[in-house]
Amino acid sequence: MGFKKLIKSKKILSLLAVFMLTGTNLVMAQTAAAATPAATDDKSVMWMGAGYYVLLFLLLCVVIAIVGKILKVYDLTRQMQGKKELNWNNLMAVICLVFLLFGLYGAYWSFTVQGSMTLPEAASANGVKIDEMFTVTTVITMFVFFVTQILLFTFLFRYKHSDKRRAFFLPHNNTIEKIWTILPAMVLTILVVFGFFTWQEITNSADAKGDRPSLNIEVTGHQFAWELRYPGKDLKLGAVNYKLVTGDNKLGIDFKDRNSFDDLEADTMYLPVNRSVRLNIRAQDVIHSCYMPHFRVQLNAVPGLPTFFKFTPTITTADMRNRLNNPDFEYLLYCNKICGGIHYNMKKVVRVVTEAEYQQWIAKQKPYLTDALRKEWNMPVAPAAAPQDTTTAKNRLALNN
Ligand SMILES: [Cu+2]
Repeated sequence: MGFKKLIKSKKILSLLAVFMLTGTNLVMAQTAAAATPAATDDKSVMWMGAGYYVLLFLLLCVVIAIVGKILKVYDLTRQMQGKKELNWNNLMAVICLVFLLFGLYGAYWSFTVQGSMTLPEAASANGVKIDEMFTVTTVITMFVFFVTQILLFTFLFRYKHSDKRRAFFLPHNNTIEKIWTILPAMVLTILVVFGFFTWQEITNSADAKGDRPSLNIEVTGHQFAWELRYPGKDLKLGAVNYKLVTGDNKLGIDFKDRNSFDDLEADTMYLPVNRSVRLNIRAQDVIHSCYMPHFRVQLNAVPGLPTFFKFTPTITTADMRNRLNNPDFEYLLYCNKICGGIHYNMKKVVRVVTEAEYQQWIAKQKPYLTDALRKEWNMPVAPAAAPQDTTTAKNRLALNN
């Protein structure tokens, strides 16, 4: 009777396995077929891919369950024949060891495969520091990870249950408690203090002075673009008030503030190399995120909450092109917050140049204060209002022609 039942259950299980295998084959075939016209329907390929892995996982669970059941049946038949029953403790101990080996290989695999997807070389002074912190943190946590995992699973294997010995009873040990509390606390304190000083440098409000003063740039995010504003020769950006936004005054610049008279707008972000830059970040509608991966700069752009990030670019675009052997390389400013349907469009080219190239470029930029704005603000259209910047006045005349 029992044997017949066994055959019956085996039949059902093998039928199930065949069904699952055919299912996966079908999905695989469909994935391959769908992959060829990839350009037409990317989403269906993506979901087919995800569905395939979910199915593969379920199949793995079923296979493990089947192997477990077969072992159980094998154990029962041995018992019925009066033989020694299976040692489940030994089996579990071996499985733990196998799991450890697979896990360690998985960790190694993700380091070699995903490790190559890390950020490219840091092109700013603060970026080098952030990378150092990242490396130190990774080395410490990986050391702890490997030591604890190896100890955990080898202990499970080495000290599996045995009828021949009794377990050692260890209810409490103050020395061990002290070690595993104080040691991590010390390591974490060192990491946090490291991070605190680096962050303080980035958000330090005192600007560099002297012959190379800090450069103030304003970047404003809106759905779906970044707007750039550079100061004129006074190196000061004029005040902003969102209530002043109009068709001509899209950033809402307050022209009661004289500092705004010589402000410039730009399409590309030019940065002079080795000069401290203070990036003033604003948003006009939803939360965006100002992200420049090469400079390790990332800060949210929040409406009503101006923030800033300070950094010093250290490698010019030309240098980076040489290093990467890629003549088309550009630094980029992205939006790193999914802020709406055309979020992917929020990208701006950033060019790091020498001080001389920067001065040449800035002299050619358009003033923000156009004649239309002068009319709006009842200001004289003649450039008399901004006598400190003759270059922009010349450009304005050239533009009017
Ligand atoms: Cu955005």
